[in-house]
Amino acid sequence: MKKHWTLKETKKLFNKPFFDLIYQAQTVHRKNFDPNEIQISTLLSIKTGACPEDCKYCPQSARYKTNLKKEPLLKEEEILKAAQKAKKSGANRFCMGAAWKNPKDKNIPYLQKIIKKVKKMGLETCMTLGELTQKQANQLYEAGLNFYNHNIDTSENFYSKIISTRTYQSRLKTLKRIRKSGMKICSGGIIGLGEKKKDRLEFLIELANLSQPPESIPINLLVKVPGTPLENNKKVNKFDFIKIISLTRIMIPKSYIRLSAGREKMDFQTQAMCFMAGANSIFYGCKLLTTKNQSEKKDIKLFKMLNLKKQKKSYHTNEKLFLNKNFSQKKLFYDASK
Ligand code: SAM
Ligand code: DTB
Ligand code: SF4
Repeated sequence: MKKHWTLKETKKLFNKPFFDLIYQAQTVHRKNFDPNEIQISTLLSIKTGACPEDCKYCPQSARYKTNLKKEPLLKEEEILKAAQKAKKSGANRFCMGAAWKNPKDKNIPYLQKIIKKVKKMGLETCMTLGELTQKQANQLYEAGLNFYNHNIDTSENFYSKIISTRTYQSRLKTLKRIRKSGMKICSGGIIGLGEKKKDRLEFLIELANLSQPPESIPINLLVKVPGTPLENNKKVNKFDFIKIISLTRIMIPKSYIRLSAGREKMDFQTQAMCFMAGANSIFYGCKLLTTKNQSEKKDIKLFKMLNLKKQKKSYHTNEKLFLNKNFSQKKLFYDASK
């Protein structure tokens, strides 16, 4: 039977001595993954800004003045060009995000066409478009969409302090629809919203106790964007952040954990500790959706120092990933066999 996590035992885990916790997380990680391998995804914002939702962290909400350049839904050529570039630079998954509350039914055939074309390039596909109806989820799955990203962001209690235009329960309902459609779930959250330790733990408990936890879990560190209500939020303690990664690995042993937004402001040592604690996926490329990511140059340097290799096999399909023949592993990652 699947383990059910309680707040009491999660607290106990969090309060363990730092090195005991990291050691436990590494042990779990090594049982389930190659600890020297990392999955890389590249992001593209396919529709930017003017979002009707009021998520306090987000530069794309129409309610905040954030100096953002709005863009309507991108043309097919622009999306495919970005996907090609992502593939060339070594990504094996291409994630497309839209600043929507939900897609309209009339958008679906276009999105299906994009999914099919990006897949033909040999890339796994992921989209994040907001709430979905069951029919829309089924249609995206039929077109071949591998992952759908839909974050629960934080605990249910804290959620309404951050977003008022939708509910936590509506997020969970969309997750159920994604699961039912057959797509893989990518769902995680943000640390640094002003939440308490209990909220962080309850957020992880929510994900871990799902009947089938998400296959991919993005843990974002808040990017404080000027103009958003959270721009002056307090810094997150680095060790607490690493402990959250450790807990995620222990509580959800078999899923990919993505060290997502916030790497740009994170030193190399903190990132390395996160990888040690079980994070094994990143966004690669100089931009996230609208904000800066750690540069490719710095990533290459970090991975070379850590001797980290890019994931070659898709864990989900157990198939060898199609790698661009012109792409040199050595160029991006240090070749461990040399
Ligand atoms: N509009 C869709 C939605 O909200 O589901 C998809 C795009 S939305 C930008 C994707 C995710 O990005 C959010 O769920 C949130 O977790 C994350 N995000 C947005 N702004 C962020 C920020 N400033 N710092 C960290 N993560 C952020
Ligand atoms: C996720 O959890 N993080 C990514 C992805 N899913 C879509 C987005 C991060 C966005 C950071 C702010 C921005 O660049 O707009
Ligand atoms: Fe809109 Fe998504 Fe940003 Fe919320 S997180 S404002 S739904 S783009």
